[in-house]
Amino acid sequence: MKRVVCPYCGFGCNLLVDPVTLEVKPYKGEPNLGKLCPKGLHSVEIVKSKARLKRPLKRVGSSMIPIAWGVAIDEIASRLLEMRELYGPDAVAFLASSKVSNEENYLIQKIARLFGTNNIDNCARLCHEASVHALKLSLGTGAQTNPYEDISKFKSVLIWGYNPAETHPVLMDYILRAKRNGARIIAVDVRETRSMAFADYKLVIRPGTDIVLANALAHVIIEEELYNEEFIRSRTTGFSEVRMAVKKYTPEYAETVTGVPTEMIKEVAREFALAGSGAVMWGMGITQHVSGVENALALINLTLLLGYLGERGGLYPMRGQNNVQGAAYMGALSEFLPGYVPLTDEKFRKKVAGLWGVDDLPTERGLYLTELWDAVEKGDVKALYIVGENPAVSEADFMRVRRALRKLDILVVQDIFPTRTARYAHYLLPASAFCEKGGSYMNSERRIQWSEKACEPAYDSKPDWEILTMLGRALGLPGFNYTSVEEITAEYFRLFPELEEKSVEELKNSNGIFLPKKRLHTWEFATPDGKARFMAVERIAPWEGPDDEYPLVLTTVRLIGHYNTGEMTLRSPPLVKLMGEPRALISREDAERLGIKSGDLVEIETRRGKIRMRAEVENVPRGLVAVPFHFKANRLTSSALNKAGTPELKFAAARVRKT
Ligand SMILES: Nc1nc2c(c(=O)[nH]1)N[C@H]1C(S)=C(S)[C@@H](COP(=O)(O)OP(=O)(O)OC[C@H]3O[C@@H](n4cnc5c(=O)[nH]c(N)nc54)[C@H](O)[C@@H]3O)O[C@H]1N2
Ligand SMILES: Nc1nc2c(c(=O)[nH]1)N[C@H]1C(S)=C(S)[C@@H](COP(=O)(O)OP(=O)(O)OC[C@H]3O[C@@H](n4cnc5c(=O)[nH]c(N)nc54)[C@H](O)[C@@H]3O)O[C@H]1N2
Ligand code: SF4
Ligand SMILES: [Mo]
Repeated sequence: MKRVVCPYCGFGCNLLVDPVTLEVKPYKGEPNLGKLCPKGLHSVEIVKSKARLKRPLKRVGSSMIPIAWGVAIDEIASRLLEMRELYGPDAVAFLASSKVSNEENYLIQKIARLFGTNNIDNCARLCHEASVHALKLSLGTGAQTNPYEDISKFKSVLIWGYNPAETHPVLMDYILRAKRNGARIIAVDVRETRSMAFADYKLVIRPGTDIVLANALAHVIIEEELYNEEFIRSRTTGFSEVRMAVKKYTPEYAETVTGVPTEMIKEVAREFALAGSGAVMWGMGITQHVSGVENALALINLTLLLGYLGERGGLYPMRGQNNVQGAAYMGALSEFLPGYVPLTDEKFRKKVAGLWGVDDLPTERGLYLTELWDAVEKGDVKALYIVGENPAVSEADFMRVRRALRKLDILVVQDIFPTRTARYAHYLLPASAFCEKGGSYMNSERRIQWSEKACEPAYDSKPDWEILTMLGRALGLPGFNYTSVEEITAEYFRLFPELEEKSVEELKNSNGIFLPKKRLHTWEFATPDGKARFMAVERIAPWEGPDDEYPLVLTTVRLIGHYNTGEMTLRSPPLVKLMGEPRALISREDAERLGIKSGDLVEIETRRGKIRMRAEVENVPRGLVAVPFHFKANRLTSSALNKAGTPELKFAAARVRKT
């Protein structure tokens, strides 16, 4: 059996894949401890699918015709060089993929930067980038602080805007173990989720009011002197500003804004503070708002008040895609070099440049993925090279993205499937799927895991690293002579002091390596003075509130058997069968008012557009309509961005009618 990292979520389960039959079994060791969710179990359906991209294709008029690999790469390289010649390097942009290995992400950002641009980004921008910015501001590093194993030891678990029962199902075992060990489970969401089934406290709040609730919890903790004075004094700065700021967030006021009863706010604050240790876990309900960065800061403040870090707690911004954490560490973001190092850090930048055989690298921040489309409309960006992303479906208000994609002089899409985005491509390159290639991936707890090759690439596909090596060479960039994926692993190891002494063999023979280490901030924070910074935050209103015309609030959510834009799961017959037809959830009160019954076809409309879907009358609060994101939800969503460049995918004014 070959040990392979699951191609879906960032929890990072290992699958044991039989190279002959492709049968999948769960790995017994960490992190999944013998468990898999349905997506992992059926993951090889991707490999078997007849819909796979089979050979390189080139657009000629309105049709796509086969083209040889060598010719395709040479043509793409010469078109990109021509664009650089005519308009400068920033007229070209690259999108990396949270679905491909560390090595592959490392190569994409290396190509972009050697080509001369920091226009390199990935879907982390639509996801946890707000958490990264908040964590960097307050703690100095942007990632999850503790390993999963700690969750089971803590005496409280706060699950906020996050629904792991659907999105990281295997992690639920760790949370349930904590509960069996006596931990209090507190869950906050805008509706009663499946993750709330085992929660001691279920806090259903009005969408977009998270800061008010978090500040009210801080208010009670401070008023009742339940905070950790010693920790605050010795390890933090900025407490007095937060103390001042949360004064007006009384539980009574918070009740009027969030809908959570005053007494419940007080009780939860006390339970959480007196537990003595705690995990604070959050997801897209926090980040995908115009207040995303501030939402995350409000949760970090709560943690700092109680000193829930190191051995006593941890911050868990649970990462979404199987290698989104790795993509960030490899530098596939427009504002960071590898290891989240700022572009302005001259010493590190020169070190990277030296390793790559050049004097220096571009220092201006590149475009965020979410800024690209306007730049294309304005004519600033002419060419886009996309590896394993599907923005024509995943981006907010996708009609404007599709318009921009159509306008590009050159669009290259490198994927395993003919995606919705691929319809606009001038060149379509078939990549090999997860278990058809070897490489390393990093899960949410920052564990780098080796994924073995279990079978040969399907059809005429090639592993992404091979395609990128060919491209780098055709572009005339130095050092693109890799003949094995391990050579790339060894190269990126040299960028991190913690890995410098390690060999690729050690990684392969291990159960993963934590980068930079298992637990962060046990004694010191990564800020210049070594202290964590409290950051006072105030309530921020959503960009587009409901009104008479669009009286409901639309939010978008995930389902266990569907994945992101559906390109992978919708091609997996067992998952499609398991899930049935998707439904939009609306409350009993609204359904009654609108004359809607479960199973009725309804039209959901916002100022961007409308979609049709069957309705499910559920136990969701009045005024909310929750639509699964995996289909056409982004026909509706708002593209208003927060400070980290993430759109408000969780809040838009909407109306619903029976069709
Ligand atoms: N099955 C499955 N698993 C996945 C994925 C998938 O598509 N399918 N995708 C992966 C990826 S990329 C990611 S990023 C993760 C995401 O994992 P999650 O963050 O768990 O996913 P979501 O369902 O998008 O959002 C979480 C919750 O936010 C709530 N919410 C909406 N608005 C608000 C609000 O204003 N306040 C609060 N407190 N909550 C709100 C929603 O009701 C929802 O239950 O999942 C990963 N795992
Ligand atoms: N309304 C709404 N919109 C959202 C969200 C939401 O909650 N609500 N969530 C946002 C979030 S958190 C995220 S992460 C984004 C996700 O946005 P995307 O990353 O655009 O979506 P995916 O469907 O995960 O696309 C991954 C692509 O990678 C391809 N792929 C898989 N394996 C490989 C491989 O080995 N090589 C190559 N080359 N390609 C491969 C797949 O076929 C697929 O086309 O969506 C965002 N959009
Ligand atoms: S929990 Fe995530 S990593 Fe584990 S099998 Fe399911 S999708 Fe794969
Ligand atoms: Mo994500």
